[in-house]
Amino acid sequence: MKEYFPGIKRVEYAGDEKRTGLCFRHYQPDKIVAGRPMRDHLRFSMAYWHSICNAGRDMFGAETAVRSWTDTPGAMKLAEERAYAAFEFLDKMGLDYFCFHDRDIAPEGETLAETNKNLDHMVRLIKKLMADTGKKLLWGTASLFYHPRYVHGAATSPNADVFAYAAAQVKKALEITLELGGEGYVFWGGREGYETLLNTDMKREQDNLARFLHMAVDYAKEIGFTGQFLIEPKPKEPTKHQYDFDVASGIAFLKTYGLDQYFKFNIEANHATLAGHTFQHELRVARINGLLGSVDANQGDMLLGWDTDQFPTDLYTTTLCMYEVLKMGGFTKGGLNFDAKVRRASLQPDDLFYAHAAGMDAFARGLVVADALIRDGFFEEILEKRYASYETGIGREITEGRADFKSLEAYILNKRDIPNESGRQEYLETILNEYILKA
Ligand code: XUL
Ligand code: CO
Repeated sequence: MKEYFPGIKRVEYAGDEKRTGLCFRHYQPDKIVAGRPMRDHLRFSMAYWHSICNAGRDMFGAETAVRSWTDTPGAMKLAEERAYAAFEFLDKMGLDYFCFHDRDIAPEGETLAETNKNLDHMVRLIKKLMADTGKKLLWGTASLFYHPRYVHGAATSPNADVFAYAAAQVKKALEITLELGGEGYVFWGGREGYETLLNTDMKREQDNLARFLHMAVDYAKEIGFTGQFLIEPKPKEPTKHQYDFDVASGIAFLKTYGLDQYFKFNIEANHATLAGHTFQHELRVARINGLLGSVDANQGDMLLGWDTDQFPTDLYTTTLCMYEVLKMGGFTKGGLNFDAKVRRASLQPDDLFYAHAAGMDAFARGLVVADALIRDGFFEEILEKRYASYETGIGREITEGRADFKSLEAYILNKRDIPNESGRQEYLETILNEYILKA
């Protein structure tokens, strides 16, 4: 059998002594943490588009990545080679899941009918590779942003034929996600936004987007797709303003249009940065509203204003992410999808492995630290003390809805001193550092 990553062995946990080269330093798939094996908490997934399709092209330069399959002649043959390479990679990397866009796995034909035939062929092959390897599909999605037809958007396009095309494309993408046992289906509104309000009917565009999502919900019911629908917020890029700006505006949209019971959020770290939030902020807003579904695990660069999609290595963010995930009781249908790409200069095939190992270790460590924080009740104790005034006396009356402006005025009017306690941020950061270093 042809090897697509020759010379690279399956990545294993190295234990304490030998921690050089390509190995896991923290990720031990079967180790029990908080009552479950690490692999079941983390549910790591490969992003087909970055790891298999992308070969380092950027706005200024050609592909740089050395990959054994890139020169395959013929679009369908290339798609097949990519699929074999993908499953060899998943196996050697110890990743249990993958995610894809319809156009990542099969090329477009002249018509949608021809494109769908290409897809069917590739779905048959991928289904077989999944059965052979036990790898699973975390979520599927449709590329509604690459082709020139989507220049003005898909569901928010001013052109009704484009809306129809996008609907037919998502219909098919739902069918193949179901066929491959996908646990979720993602809507990232790549071009569902605007460049200028001078030519944009915002109300009509948002109404249309909601109509589109209702159609998806109805069709999923019809075909028996029970995977989780996910919105992936991003504030901008490629559009100037994207309607799913962040989790909070996503919740407002879903509630306005009666969609909130059908959708959760797929939260991407770098998208949070672009929205001017921390990753944990976005996770928290979703979690406290019962809408945290899945995660696109990556990181941005604080000095760059675009989506750099770097592999996540920052232990603060992985720890605080896993804290939010554990606090919601762990992933059910979601997971950690590495929507991340190696830097253009990291051009060797093994860089792809080192990159995933870096992300997997960072999240494994984050999981262990988050579990320790929760077992010790670190944050819980802080919050309990900080909000204790709402558990007795006047605070209890406020909490239980027994207070009003008049009763509160009567209570406070003649009080002289209202002492406050320190927030102790720097001390808390010190202790958090201790956990990250020692847990
Ligand atoms: C783009 C992005 C997408 C979605 C899937 O920024 O994150 O790759 O994750 O369409
Ligand atoms: Co993403």
